[in-house]
Amino acid sequence: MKRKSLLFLLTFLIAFLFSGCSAMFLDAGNLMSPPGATGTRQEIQNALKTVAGDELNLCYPESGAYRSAIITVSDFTGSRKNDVVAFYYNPETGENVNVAFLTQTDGEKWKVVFQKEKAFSLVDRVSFSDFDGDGVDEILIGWGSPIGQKSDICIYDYSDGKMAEIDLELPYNELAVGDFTGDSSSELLLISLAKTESGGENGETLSVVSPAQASMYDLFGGKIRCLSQIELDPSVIRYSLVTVAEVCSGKTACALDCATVNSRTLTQILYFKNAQEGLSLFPALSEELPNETERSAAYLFSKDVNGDGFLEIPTQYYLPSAYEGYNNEISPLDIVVSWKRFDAENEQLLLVSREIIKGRDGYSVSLPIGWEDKVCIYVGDNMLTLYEWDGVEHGEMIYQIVCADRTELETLYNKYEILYNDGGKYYAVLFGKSSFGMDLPTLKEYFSLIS
Ligand SMILES: [Ca+2]
Ligand SMILES: [Ca+2]
Ligand SMILES: [Ca+2]
Repeated sequence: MKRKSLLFLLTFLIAFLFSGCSAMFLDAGNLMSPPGATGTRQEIQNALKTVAGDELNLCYPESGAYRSAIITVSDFTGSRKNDVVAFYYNPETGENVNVAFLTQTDGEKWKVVFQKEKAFSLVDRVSFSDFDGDGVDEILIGWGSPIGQKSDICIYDYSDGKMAEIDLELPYNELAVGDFTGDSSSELLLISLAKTESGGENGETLSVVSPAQASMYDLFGGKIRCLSQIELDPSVIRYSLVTVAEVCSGKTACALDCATVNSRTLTQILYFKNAQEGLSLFPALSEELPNETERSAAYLFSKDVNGDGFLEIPTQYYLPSAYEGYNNEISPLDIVVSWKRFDAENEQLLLVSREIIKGRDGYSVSLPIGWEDKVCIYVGDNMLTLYEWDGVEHGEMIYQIVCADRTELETLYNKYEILYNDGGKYYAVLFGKSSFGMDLPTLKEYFSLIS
């Protein structure tokens, strides 16, 4: 923490000194050429203007990790110096998006090595990855157009001083890039929702035009190659979050957090099983059992909860209710979650941790492993109470957490200890007579605000 602050201070000081310095020179009218960074940026812009026109009507990618219109962080030539990918609108019509690739050979000027106008009005996303395993990144661009919901993917591969455009001519809803096969080169996953069409006299019959599916591609001999395809859940209407992450040692998978027709949120894991079986989906669609990741809280998505580098998936857990007839799930926002990681070898989810999420009050509190059979819960509007549980009825109270303002804290809850103070909001706790041994320092560790 201290180091971070120091770094920040240093950065700030340097920025301050330099800005002061250049301002001084500028004032004196002595500045013949702009300083380094600005100079490079200017040179890139000047080179870009030779194809994009003087106005430079730039276009910014809508999603993904790179949102700049002039992306300067990739090395697609393999020269170990950064190259540039830029997006701009047609200078005449202002409509179609153009892409331009620029490089700079040692000490020489920036020049445009490839430029193309696409029949799309937006750039969905850009990513850089080595799809053919030659050690140099290719550029993947997802093109889109809100009219008619058109989309397409192109991969740009630079070799022998030439840029090749590989147009997949494939629409998609979601895409993911990662090394799913474990051979150190990347694959592309295209994920499409089921497309249906109404037919019949009243338009009531729905026929499937294209099924929900995922396809995996790589680049081989300068051509795109489909490695595997799999049918996906047709009841999914939206992929809320698509995460590429390591799920267990050496296995990178794609977690699809999705919303279904019946307003449930669930997670499906798309992974490459092996060369024979190709892509696999967990849980498999043929299974009779409901997807165990189905949950009421639509805001809960897969993430690495414990920081071990492996992804965890939220599954809903039901603690017994402290009072008969009381439903745990009184608000879809307050839920108990078991975070699980995917064991690809045995195709199962393994418990990592549990937490009670008080979504309405914006916090969560971890539940120690082993407590699940020994505790029961009562959740109120601004209150969460945990009791001991003997399998039939509740015993002593372990703790009660309330979320209150200052006045409530001083009047209603004056016997409570403060767990956390979030500006105007207080999270306070009252410990019961339980022998479970929960105390304030431990509970403080278990407690966290929902980001
Ligand atoms: Ca490559
Ligand atoms: Ca691979
Ligand atoms: Ca983890």
